[in-house]
Amino acid sequence: MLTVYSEEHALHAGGAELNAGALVPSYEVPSRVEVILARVRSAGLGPVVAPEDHGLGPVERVHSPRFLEFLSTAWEQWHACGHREAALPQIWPSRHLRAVEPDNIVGKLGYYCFDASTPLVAGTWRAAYAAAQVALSAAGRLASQGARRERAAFALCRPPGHHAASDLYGGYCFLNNAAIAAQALRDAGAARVAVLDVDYHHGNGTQAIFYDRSDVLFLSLHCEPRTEFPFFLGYADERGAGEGEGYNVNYPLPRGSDFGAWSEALEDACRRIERHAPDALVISLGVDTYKGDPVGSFRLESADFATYGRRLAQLRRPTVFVMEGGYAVEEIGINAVNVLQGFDEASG
Ligand code: Q9C
Ligand code: ZN
Repeated sequence: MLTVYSEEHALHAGGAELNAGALVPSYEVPSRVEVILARVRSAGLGPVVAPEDHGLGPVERVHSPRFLEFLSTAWEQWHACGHREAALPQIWPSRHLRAVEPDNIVGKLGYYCFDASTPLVAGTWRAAYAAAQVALSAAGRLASQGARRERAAFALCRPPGHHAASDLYGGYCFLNNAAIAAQALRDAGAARVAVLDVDYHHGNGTQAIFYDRSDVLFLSLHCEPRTEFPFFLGYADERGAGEGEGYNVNYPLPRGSDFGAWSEALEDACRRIERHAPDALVISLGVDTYKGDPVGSFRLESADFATYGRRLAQLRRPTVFVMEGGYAVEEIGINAVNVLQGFDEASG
């Protein structure tokens, strides 16, 4: 399988997040993708290529102009106030307040960011932009004609994307790489696309982006939001709206779920995808479902990742894997690449 990778991800680093009342170093660190890249190479998964620059056009198909204007200038605004630490919000337009966009950068951070675990630093915009280009380039290889056309491709990107909505960031995510890839596939001629999110957390951003649409089916397997981040979206009764009714499918699973429960939900999701008959499939690939993950609670073993990779291949669709979460850094390479190797094996 082809891997697309950009070293610009490393520009997003050095931030802290609010955890149990204290600021702690970010879990979402540059070494995550370096470990995966090393495993891609040692396992002989396939070639590794740099992304092409598709510009902001395909990013603007998913994110609002004001949001992109904010993200690309937020560090300058923060820095101009004399701040040197990573930017984090500390107040939000919660119930009984007004969702206006203030002028002050502290107010703007609360307006555009939904949590206190997503530090924004000097290099964040460039890294997030590069991540979106990695996803677009991987998707482009599925859509392209002739010898460059791939059956599947791996977008090895960070920062991740699935918690980011059209004008909202958070959950370590700034631009929704998977949604940008899915929309690009639609724009390249795919009539129907499915996005399957296997990260431990609900893909609230992707759900919000496609909620009222029937052309992009969204399915997410994740820990029950009653008990887990992002808490305020990802329930089973969220089934899509208007045209999109029936095209949003959530599989909330109890804390501590093992591969037995998880793969039953996956089986149902695969059947639902088959009914949609998508021209392309986007997998939001988070491996924070691993038993040793410091952020998650699920119990998947490393071998389980290869097992479900094989199941995904049986869907027989052009597939782009977009890297999302996974914080057990030592095992993240084995777990992520196991999915891709399982997929390649069963693709025959
Ligand atoms: N401080 C992704 O997996 N809360 N994002 C962490 C520990 C934020 C996860 C709690 C979790 C975000 C892409
Ligand atoms: Zn996650």
